[in-house]
Amino acid sequence: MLEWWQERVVYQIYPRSFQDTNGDGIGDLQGIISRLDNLKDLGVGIIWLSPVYPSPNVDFGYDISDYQGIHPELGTMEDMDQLLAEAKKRDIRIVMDFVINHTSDQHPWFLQSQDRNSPYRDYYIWKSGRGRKPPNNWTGFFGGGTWEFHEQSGQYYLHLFAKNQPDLNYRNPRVLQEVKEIMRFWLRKGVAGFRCDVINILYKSSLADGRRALILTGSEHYLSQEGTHEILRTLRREVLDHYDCFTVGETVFVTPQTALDLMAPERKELDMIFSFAHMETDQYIVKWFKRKFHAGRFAKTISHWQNVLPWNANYFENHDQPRSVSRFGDDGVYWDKSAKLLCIMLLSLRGTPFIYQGQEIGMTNFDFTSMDQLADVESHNIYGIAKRLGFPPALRWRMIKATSRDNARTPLQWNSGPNAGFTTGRPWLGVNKNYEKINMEAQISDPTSIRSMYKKMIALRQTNDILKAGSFETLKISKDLFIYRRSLDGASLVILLNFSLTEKRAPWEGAVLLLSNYERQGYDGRLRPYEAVIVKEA
Ligand code: TEU
Ligand code: CA
Repeated sequence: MLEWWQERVVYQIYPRSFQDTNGDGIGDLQGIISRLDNLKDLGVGIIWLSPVYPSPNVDFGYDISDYQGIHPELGTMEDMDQLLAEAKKRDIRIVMDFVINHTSDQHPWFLQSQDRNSPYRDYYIWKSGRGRKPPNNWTGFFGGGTWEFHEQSGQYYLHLFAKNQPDLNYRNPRVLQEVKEIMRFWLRKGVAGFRCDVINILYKSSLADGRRALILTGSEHYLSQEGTHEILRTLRREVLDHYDCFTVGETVFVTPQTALDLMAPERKELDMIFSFAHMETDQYIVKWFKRKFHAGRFAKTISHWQNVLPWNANYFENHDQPRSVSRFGDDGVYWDKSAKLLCIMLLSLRGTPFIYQGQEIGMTNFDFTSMDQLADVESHNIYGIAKRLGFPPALRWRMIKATSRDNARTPLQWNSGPNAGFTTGRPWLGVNKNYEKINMEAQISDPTSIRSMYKKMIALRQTNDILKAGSFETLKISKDLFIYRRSLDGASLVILLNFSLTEKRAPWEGAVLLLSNYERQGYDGRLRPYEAVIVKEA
């Protein structure tokens, strides 16, 4: 028997770029409310809201200055209550983004902690330096160091992300107390769970130097430590188990074993986790050193995770990743077919499917031409480090352009009108120039559109227990082909994917065509360029 969060499809909204309704160029909660019927029509069962709390926006909401408020530029708490109510009317559940590894440096806790005698001092990780040097050699997620010196109190504080995102200190039991209250506040409002931001790095077992590494020196002291498991079990036992809700952890650098340690049902910690392995098959060590996409490597990694976890949170893009059709498909001649192939794949894997806003209409990476078009702190940090390291301008620009998180954060393209119908004002981030061709309105009523394929696949998944609950079995992986079987109670479906620009032979005995992203009668054993086919096995 599946849980309701295993039955439903999740749609991630990055509110800032979803729909503006007051002309300030920034998406807002009323904009989301105005589009709920569109999401209902698509078949969405759960919305994951990227942070909507007050934030100085150094990391656009992932630096929170008030966990029980709504950012004024996004709306009011009344708007949030209205969103919850309107979503409930449509049987859509809302999941909040839960960023508790760090706060904003403008959070009152941090402001007070700057006084060495404040009771909030040890809400954070303050430490004296070693002479004029930071307390240890750790390096951060956005490149660079992880300690910021605070003149007034003469100590450093730890920040694994931007210096405006000081890490909370989970050795202090009061911090966990505060987190429980924040969770209860939102659960009492009727939220249906949490997407837990970098949740497997909360507890730092030691502040000793780390083994020198190309990235994240020091991570052995905080990745998936026992202290973090204890925190997750406590939150589950004392808070979450008292509500009808679920959690999905964003868990960086997990292996199958450390993932199971976080989400195996008997662990009673998280319900699901996002792994990153498949999103690292087109890079060399770090995402800024791009590696040519290879469908076989991608398929092999996905197959591996489908088999090692009892349940998966499947995704191909989000607010941190480039657009999947540009990355794993083809945003040229086979834009339409490859976007539909990725749709059929995502919705036929075993696990809960996560769709990111704009993915359902095949939105592509933005054609950035210079750094001043980018707003992402990560992109600017990395660009600055590459410059200091002497990388020539063309190389450092190439590193950023294809991988910047802003590729996924350009305004949603609703129609072919000004600013793609996202705002009547000046959009906070550039609108992709292809909005006249790629937009919601052009696809809503076109039965052959990418959005119609998402709607069809979501509906198929809802009515097909094999796709929802069936087992996963890899049948064939090659440079361009990925074929797998889903089975349940003796019935089975085979999904055949051709990730190439050329036709491929893939004969299948006794196959009865269920669906393809091409017009076809029956299955003839040949897959056209970027063709995806689902067949029933007799
Ligand atoms: O992301 C965690 C994280 O590690 C990302 O920076 C990711 O590794 C990288 O950007 C993708 O290549 C979470 C949030 O999703 C991200 O938006 C925040 O910036 C980050 O945590 C800090 O809260
Ligand atoms: Ca607005």
